[in-house]
Amino acid sequence: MGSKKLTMESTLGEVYDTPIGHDVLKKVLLQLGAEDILITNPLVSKIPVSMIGKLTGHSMGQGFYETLINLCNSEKKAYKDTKHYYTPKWWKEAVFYQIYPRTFCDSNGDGVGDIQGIIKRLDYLKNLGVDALWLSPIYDSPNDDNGYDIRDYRKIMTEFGTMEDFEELLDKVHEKGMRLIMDLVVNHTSDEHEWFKDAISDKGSKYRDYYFIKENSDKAPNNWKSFFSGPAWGQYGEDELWALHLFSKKQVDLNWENAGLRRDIEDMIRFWLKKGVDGFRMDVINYISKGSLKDGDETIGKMFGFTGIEHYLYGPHLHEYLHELHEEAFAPFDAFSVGETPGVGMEMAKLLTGESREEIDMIFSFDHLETPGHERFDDYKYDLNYYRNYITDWMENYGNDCWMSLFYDNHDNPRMLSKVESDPRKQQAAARLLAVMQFTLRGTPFIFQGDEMGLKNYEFTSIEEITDVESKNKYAELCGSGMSEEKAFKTILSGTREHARVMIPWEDSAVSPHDPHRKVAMTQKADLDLTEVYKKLIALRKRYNALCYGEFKVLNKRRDRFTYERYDKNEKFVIDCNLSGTATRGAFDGSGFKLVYGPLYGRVEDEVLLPYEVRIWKK
Ligand code: TEU
Ligand code: CA
Repeated sequence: MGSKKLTMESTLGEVYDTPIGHDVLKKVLLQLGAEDILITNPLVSKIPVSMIGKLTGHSMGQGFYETLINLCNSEKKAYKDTKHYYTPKWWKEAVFYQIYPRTFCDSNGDGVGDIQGIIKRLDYLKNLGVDALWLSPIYDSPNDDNGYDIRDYRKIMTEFGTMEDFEELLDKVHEKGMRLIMDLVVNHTSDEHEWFKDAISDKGSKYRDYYFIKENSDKAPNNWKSFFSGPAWGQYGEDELWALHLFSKKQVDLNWENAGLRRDIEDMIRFWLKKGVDGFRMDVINYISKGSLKDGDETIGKMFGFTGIEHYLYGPHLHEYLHELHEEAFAPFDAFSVGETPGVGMEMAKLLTGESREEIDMIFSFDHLETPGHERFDDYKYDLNYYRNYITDWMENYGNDCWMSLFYDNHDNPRMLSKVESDPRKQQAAARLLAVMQFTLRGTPFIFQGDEMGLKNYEFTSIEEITDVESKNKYAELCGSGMSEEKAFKTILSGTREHARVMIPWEDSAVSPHDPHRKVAMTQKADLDLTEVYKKLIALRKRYNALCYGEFKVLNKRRDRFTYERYDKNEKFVIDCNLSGTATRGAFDGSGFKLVYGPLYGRVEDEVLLPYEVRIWKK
């Protein structure tokens, strides 16, 4: 690929050859539910950019093409692999476990999970085979977005405990040979943070420039939309000044162009690293560099749901800021970082995580969470064939300098298990299939609390049961736009983050009368056999290097089948999966192999794979 400047007359192929063009075009096709074969087709790749609209049957405004071309021109060089092997790192070998502290374990019966509750479960986690914990935010917060709205970065949320509790947790985690990473939420703070309070009340405050505060106009400075419904601008303080908030009104965006802010953030990160924290998960970290505050393109807004996103999804100083953070805060402590990067595709991911870039270690990509053409609030059945194609693409093309994260669930999504299979009789098998893939593919597995118990979505019966700010705002917006309450609630039920935020049903703890999801907690039951399967799979993965760093090769890619090899010079594994809820013929013939993980009900010699059946063979 040349360094030629792209123009409207450039071909789709030329655009696709740039890292951003590659990711954006892929994303557009995903959104439209199409295959990327469209672009790689030699005939299509010669078509000029200005024809995308025609090709996809969607009308794209002039702004769309201009934005695309500008973005592509901002980063023309794709990341090149420099190695033929993976550099060994603890975080590549580790199994992570995400804790959402509010609903993990309540030690004092007030209905809210807490730090002592986590301490209480450390043996359980160690026993499961977990090596590292990621805690969703535990900092002081008014909890408009359950801790993702931080009021004080150096204080522990009172409901969760004290700094002493936290230090005790950290010590105990380390004593057990495990590690702990925290959540770093630095795209925004709470509007109750001292910086913001000072900024909004005092014109001369040095903190005014820490945010995007606009004083003069009587209407919002631009047309950007918030991820949590409505405009991304709100009015604050006595003078009703405008400030940017990409998330809730109580989460005001920080202005990373301000060097003072960046120094303060580095300092705060070092504060925790000095305590011995092993790293951070970085909340929406790809949004920190806001380009211009110009209006967002309406077509892009419609396509991705959020007007303005092209100005900050991959902002002009993103790499610079991340490199700076790496140098000033992470590197001196050899700390680990995983960025939450919604909307980032593989080529951008390489530029963020490539070893020689010295920015961040890993990212969470989200393109596998919905099958093409669907979004989180649709009620549909997830097609695992798509997951197979997605993961194969990353395994084959992400390169030796980069390492990926493997996950299906987190606190922002309904349970994948429910999306994959809604029939309770088949869910047990489906949960095992998901686990097998998670622990035998190449990458770092992140278990979300309750995955190992086979937790599913819950049929909430009224909007009153839903506490999440995103859901509440969306419900109001849907009803406001004329949708019936019933239909609006159904929509919320499909996509609400609340599904992932109900108290974990520990066998030995009573349900607190204060738990807002008391009803749910009483009906959820942990699948303890599945927990045993997790233990077995994690132990297997840890025992064999081939399952971690080994090569990956697909053997069977027929519809509903995923058979792949993981191997190195010592061992070879074949993982044979039935991705569907129906039995299928043509199981891998394991002659010469030994079965190390077997069928749930069937017999090994069967050439029939039962619904979602998986077999792991070892040579
Ligand atoms: O999430 C960012 C994000 O873009 C989404 O996952 C978001 O929850 C939703 O899909 C927007 O439509 C992170 C956190 O994980 C989430 O819990 C926070 O609410 C959000 O940032 C703001 O801090
Ligand atoms: Ca508690």
